[in-house]
Amino acid sequence: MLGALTEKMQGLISRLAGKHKLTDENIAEAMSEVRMALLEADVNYSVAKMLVKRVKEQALGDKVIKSVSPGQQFIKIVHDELVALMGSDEAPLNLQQKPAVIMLCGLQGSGKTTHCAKLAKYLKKTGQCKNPLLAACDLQRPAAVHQLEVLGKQIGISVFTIAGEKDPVKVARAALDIARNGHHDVLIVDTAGRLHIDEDLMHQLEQIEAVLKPSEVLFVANAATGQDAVNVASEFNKRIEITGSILTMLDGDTRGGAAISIREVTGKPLKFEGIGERLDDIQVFHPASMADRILGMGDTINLVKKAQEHISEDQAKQLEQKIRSATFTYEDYLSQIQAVKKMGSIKSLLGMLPGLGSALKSVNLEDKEFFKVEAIIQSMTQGERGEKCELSVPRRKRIAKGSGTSMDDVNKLVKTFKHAKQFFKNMPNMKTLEKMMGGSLWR
Ligand SMILES: Nc1nc2c(ncn2[C@@H]2O[C@H](COP(=O)(O)OP(=O)(O)O)[C@@H](O)[C@H]2O)c(=O)[nH]1
Ligand SMILES: [Mg+2]
Repeated sequence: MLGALTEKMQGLISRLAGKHKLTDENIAEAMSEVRMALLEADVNYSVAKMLVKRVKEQALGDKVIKSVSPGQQFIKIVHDELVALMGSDEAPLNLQQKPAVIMLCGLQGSGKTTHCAKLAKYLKKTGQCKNPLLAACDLQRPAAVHQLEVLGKQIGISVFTIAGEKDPVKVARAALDIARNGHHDVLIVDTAGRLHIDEDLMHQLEQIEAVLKPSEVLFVANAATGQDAVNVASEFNKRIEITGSILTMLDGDTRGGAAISIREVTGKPLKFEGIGERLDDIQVFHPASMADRILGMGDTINLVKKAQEHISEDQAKQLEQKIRSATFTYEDYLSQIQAVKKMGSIKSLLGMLPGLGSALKSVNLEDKEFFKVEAIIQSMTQGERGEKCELSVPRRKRIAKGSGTSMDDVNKLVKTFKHAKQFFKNMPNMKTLEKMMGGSLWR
């Protein structure tokens, strides 16, 4: 994801972490490395300069030099300053007005149309709205209206269009009327984008904005375009005042520059991030989570959120109890696999664990292997799944055949399962784990 920047920061961290003494010289050296890494990641020049200055001021203070672990203290300062730069807290949408109008704008291909649908789905799923309406005001390409209609159908949310209409301002006005009369609590408006900033487009957006008087104007920025995205955001903000941004394509190859600079340059918070092509691939932008990812500290914030979405606290407690008492069965294993499957790919989930991100790069971790296990357990009888009987050779043969796997696969699973049980039995509890990781997991 954030590839090179994270790698550089990790390199610096591992060199500094063990240091028991920091001098003016090695602080200066570390600072110049941070500065280079930021500039290479396409962070806006003055933003990088400001960040380095702030970190330096604090790092040279007595508190760091005299602390027990100055290396770690230094990293904490970098982390905290990154968080502050990106806005400290989550920035929720303003949905007070009824209907609350959200207008998405940005360059062509940045992900506007897709994020109209993602946002509608997300707001409904999280109970922030009940009856959203999407409006197709990108009339530049005929395909754009159709694209929004298709997405709306996929998520079961109505899309307002006027067939044959050429004026997006008229569509916007009519959509607002429909939203008011049809008791829609949120209206999300898709607009046209161009390849570059263009006077006609800006004028059109100004007119649409005047008609809609939106509560939120979100600039959609493709994270892969780095500083360009930030400059464009700043231009949009001058013409149609934006209320925040959505950073998209964060699942792809990005350098991180946009994430770090966009808030500072526009003065408007980053509100959401797009992390894939599926309509569920959207999450609230959390500055601490982004700082964790930049520094290669995993993403426990979003991991916990995802887990909470799919596993209830009761289920989690029950499971922990079973694991600890080693009464964890194949049946439990199966329901775990199924819960994890709903959360996303195994590799992306493991990548969210602190310290595993870079280690996973070279690992050939296939979801296919994982799902083989699912097939094997599904071919077991209830008694076998509950470990009420020994998995004898004839049983194993039958299971392999039934699941379309080999005896080797089944043997491997039985062996891994036994080891896992042993491992979990001796595993430290959450409190010890938190201590090992140097702080609370539940921020
Ligand atoms: N990988 C990835 N692809 C995305 C994301 N958001 C949108 N896309 C894809 O990017 C392409 C352009 O998106 P679209 O919404 O049509 O952009 P628009 O021109 O700004 O409306 C589409 O193929 C989307 O499926 C994202 O967060 N990650
Ligand atoms: Mg579009």
